[in-house]
Parts: sequence; C-alpha cells; structure tokens
Amino acid sequence: MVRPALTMASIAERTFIAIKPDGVQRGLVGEIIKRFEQKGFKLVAMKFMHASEDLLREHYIDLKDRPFYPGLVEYMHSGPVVAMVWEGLNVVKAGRVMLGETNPADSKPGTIRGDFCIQMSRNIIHGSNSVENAEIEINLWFTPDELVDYTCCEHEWI
Ligand code: IDP
Ligand code: MG
Repeated sequence: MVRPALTMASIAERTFIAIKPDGVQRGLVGEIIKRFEQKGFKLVAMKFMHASEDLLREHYIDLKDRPFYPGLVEYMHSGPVVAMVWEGLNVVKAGRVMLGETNPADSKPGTIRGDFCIQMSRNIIHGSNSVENAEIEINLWFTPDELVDYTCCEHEWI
C-alpha cells in the first residue's frame, strides 16, 4: 500500500481557536472542544481567562479602523474566554470550515456558527484565518512553555 506523503510540517500545522464570552456563557465550551477532538485534531494548549483589553485590541489590530472595533473589543472583554491551540493536517483551513462564516446567517447547518448563533457581533468563536496569522495569534496568547509537547497515541497509529 502506498501511503500519501505527510510531512511533519503539514501534520504539525497549528491554529488559534478562542471560545468567545457568549460561547462560554451559553455553555458551549464542551460542545466546541468535542468537535475539534472528534475531527481528529490534537489539543496543544488551552486556558480559561479574562483577556485584557490590551490583548484584545492587539488580537484584532487589523480591524482597528472598522466602526465595530470598539464594540468588538468590549464584547470580547465582557467575560472569560477559552483560548486554545489545536494542531493537525490543514487545521487552519479545516478549523475555519468547522466555524462557518463570520456572519452566522451565511453559515451552513453543521458548522459551529451555523448551529449555535444568529448574530455576527455575537458569533461565539474565533479561528485563525491563515497559517501566518495563526502563528502571530498563538505567540500573542501563549508563552512557548504553555504549548504542551506530547505524543498523541492516535497520531502514532495513523
Ligand atoms: P472572523 O472572526 O470570521 O475571522 P473577522 O472579519 O476577522 O471575522 O472579524 C472579527 C470579528 O469581528 C468577527 O468574528 C465578529 O465577531 C466581528 N465582526 C466582524 N464584522 C462585523 C460587523 O460588521 N459588525 C459587528 N461585528 C463584526
Ligand atoms: Mg478574522
């Protein structure tokens, strides 16, 4: 049997996922983590935290000139979030597909935003939109020692 070549770089791709304050308040933490686990991605880091306004302003710095930027920072600061790093083949792209579109109204049923929310300004989850941004966001939210290095038995088997 010829197996498709999987390079370490592609398997080890990482994305930054955050369950926003409304996702936490609505009790969707377990459901969201379950979806990433069931898909086959590997959890690398996770913390439950009330993010500072400085961190959130920096996280959304690309949107600083948009009219909704102050409200977005306020929303993200309104309660605790679950910040996570997930790893796996094409995890950035696959994560975005799992999230759905920015506007829940455009998100298909079966996606997280398609299944659990209705408003763009309360869309329960964040996911990096490129490999480059994932790296920036991971470095912004986590210190290197918070990224846990371990072997996942499932991955050894695959
Ligand atoms: P994304 O989260 O799907 O990557 P972005 O365009 O990066 O979408 O926007 C970041 C976040 O800002 C969105 O998830 C959403 O919460 C919020 N947002 C985006 N566009 C609007 C808008 O037009 N009105 C209010 N909030 C918005
Ligand atoms: Mg974005």
